[in-house]
Amino acid sequence: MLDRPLFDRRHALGLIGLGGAGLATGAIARDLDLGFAGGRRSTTSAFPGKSEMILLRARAPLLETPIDALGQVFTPNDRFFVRWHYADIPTAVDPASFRLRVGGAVRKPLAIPLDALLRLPRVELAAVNQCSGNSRGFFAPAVPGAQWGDGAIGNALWEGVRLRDVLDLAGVAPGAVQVRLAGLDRPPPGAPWFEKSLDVDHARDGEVMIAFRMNGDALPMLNGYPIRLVVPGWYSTYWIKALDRIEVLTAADDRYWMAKAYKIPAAPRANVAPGSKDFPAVPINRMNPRAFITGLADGARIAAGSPFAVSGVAMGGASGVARVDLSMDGGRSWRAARLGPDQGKYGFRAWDATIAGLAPGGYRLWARCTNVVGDTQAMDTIWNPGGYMRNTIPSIAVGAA
Ligand SMILES: Nc1nc2c(c(=O)[nH]1)N[C@H]1C(S)=C(S)[C@@H](COP(=O)(O)O)O[C@H]1N2
Ligand SMILES: [Mo]
Repeated sequence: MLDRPLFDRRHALGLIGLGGAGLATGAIARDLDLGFAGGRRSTTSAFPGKSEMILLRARAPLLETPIDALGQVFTPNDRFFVRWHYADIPTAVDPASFRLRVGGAVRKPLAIPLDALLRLPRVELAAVNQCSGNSRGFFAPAVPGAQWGDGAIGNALWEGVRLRDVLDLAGVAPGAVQVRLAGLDRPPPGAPWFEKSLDVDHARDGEVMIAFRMNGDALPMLNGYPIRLVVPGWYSTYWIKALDRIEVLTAADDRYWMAKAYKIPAAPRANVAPGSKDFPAVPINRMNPRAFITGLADGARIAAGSPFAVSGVAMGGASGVARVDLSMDGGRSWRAARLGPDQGKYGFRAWDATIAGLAPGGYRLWARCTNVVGDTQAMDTIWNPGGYMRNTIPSIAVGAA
């Protein structure tokens, strides 16, 4: 049965106004400074299905989550960041006529209606969706691309069906190497479709999911209604939104978005000397660990001599969070923060700590995440020309008076 509340007219009509001019003129709620040169931004609530978001670009939309909205373990759908490459994005989808096509090297090409998709076994998983270029604005020297602060990230509880089960319905042919995925957004004339590919074994690992629900609701139009790919532990460039076609390939995908774009240096931490262009490169893949300080603002003033609370969220990347440690002496010494409940290795984990009262003065507080395989964060910054994979240990200034 088609799940009525999930695919109703409300969602399908939500974006009708998006093509018009004057999009960015909605109620501006705040002016924010993201903390890097050129990082002054305004927030907007003018986008369908979204409340206050930081506006980077109206068309194709780039909307960032304000850091103070990242403190909840599950990022609310109406605060979840938005990133599209091309301006021609789906503004309405008719759930009755929508089909997910599966073709290429398969026994039986399919065009699956949503109600048939929903009859497959359901799976549920918490996972962080993070843009490869999250925090790119902090790169020095600066690199081209969306100048995100730290908010091109969110965690959601995703519900859907396994990509494996969909592939098995069609029957992956012998000799298959990769699975290419694409959605309803269209490139301008002459530009390549936004398509990404996963190795067949990855696509069939039982974790990669076609999600139709996000935090218990239908996906917002801007986050890929009616269905999107979820690739747990991997950067969200692979998380194809408004997914409408899957093609099984017998050779590695050599089209633009796999062969040319989203490549990282094949060097530790994807780090090369600033300005480097010629280095061995590989497609971006698994995420690294990160902690975010969300419960105390940069530059916060606290009462001298009184204990104070600090909190945030952390992610392990491709494996779970093992620990979050705090330092107030530039990384010479660390003490463990308390961890909140473990809601799955790919999701956010809450952390918090109470810091003993400070003598009057200026301080800095660092927060570092280490994951269960021992990957951690470093104080020094990395650089690569794509502005990818930044996970420098974050810090905030704290003043005691
Ligand atoms: N169809 C489609 N899917 C897409 C993209 C896109 O441009 N088109 N961008 C990808 C990138 S680079 C990111 S960061 C995520 C953003 O997901 P979100 O907008 O739901 O936060 O979508 C991914 N999936
Ligand atoms: Mo991205």
